[in-house]
Amino acid sequence: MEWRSLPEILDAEQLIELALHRAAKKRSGQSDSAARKLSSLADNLGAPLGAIVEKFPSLDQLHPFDHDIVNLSVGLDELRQSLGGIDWARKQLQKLGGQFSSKAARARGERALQLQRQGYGRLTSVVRQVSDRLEFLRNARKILGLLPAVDPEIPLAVMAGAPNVGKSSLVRAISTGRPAVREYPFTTKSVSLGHITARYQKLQVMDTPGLLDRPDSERNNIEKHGLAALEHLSPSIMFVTDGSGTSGYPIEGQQTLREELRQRFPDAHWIDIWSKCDLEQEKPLPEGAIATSATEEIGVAELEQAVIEILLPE
Ligand SMILES: Nc1nc2c(ncn2[C@@H]2O[C@H](COP(=O)(O)OP(=O)(O)OP(=O)(O)O)[C@@H](O)[C@H]2O)c(=O)[nH]1
Ligand SMILES: [Mg+2]
Repeated sequence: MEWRSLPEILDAEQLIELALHRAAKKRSGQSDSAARKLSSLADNLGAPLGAIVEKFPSLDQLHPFDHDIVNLSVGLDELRQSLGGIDWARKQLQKLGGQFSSKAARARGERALQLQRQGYGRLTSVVRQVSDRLEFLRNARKILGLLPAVDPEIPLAVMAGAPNVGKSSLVRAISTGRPAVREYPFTTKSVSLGHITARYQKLQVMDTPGLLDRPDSERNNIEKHGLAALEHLSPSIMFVTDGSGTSGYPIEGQQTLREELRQRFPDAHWIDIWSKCDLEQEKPLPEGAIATSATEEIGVAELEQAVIEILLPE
């Protein structure tokens, strides 16, 4: 089961309403109708809960990258606790459903109806007891559904650099990725993903939010842990330096950031990009770097070729 596309989860009241509706379809008036309704209600409440537990990712089997990402996005402890709560409710429903329906099967008339009412009360209250857990999982499902579908098994190149240097524009230029390009800094809130197809193989290109030149201790948690998660994928790195001065970040600071990333990813294949080459440059192009302009489509094909060569060596 792909954990980014989990089926919809009903909230406690919706689940109860649906199960009551189904149980009501069991014919009344027969000698065993209370027992049948009780067991139908327990089944119809328990089955969707069982499906939730089954379909959520098996947390211990996640790829280390996915593990970190799920933890960062929804919190693994709370996810575990919520799934545990739902599983408890499923077992509880099974047990109570069995008890009440077998008692009701032996009872007649008013006594059977009384047991049915009692059983309905107990069963629905089990589901209401885990309504917060269900709410958490409904929300987690939505969050997981919005995450970029990074496949840990497919080669990956990451576009990194300071804010506003033109990373997203380049990801758009070389891949199918359509990250937002905005006119102001700090725009790329989340990671987005594009693909390049070369020699019948799919390659991944990831856009990332701009990083600031600052010590790791001052990074916010998402940024810090996002970088740590990335390490599991051994990505190739395209480092973008804006030599035009229009990003608002001095070249020296961008170079410090570059050094920091080189140390963090010492084994990564590395491409240096000098962006916005259509504008006047504050420094000459360093040796080995690729000069690009996303707006004028300069160096874009060369960059794409360089990415293909490092991700898919012949
Ligand atoms: N002149 C010129 N401007 C560019 C070029 N590439 C990007 N820009 C402009 O630079 C600004 C930032 O571009 P983005 O691609 O959003 O930069 P980014 O690095 O993704 O920014 P963050 O995600 O905020 O870190 C936008 O106003 C772009 O229009 C280029 O090649 N030439
Ligand atoms: Mg961006």
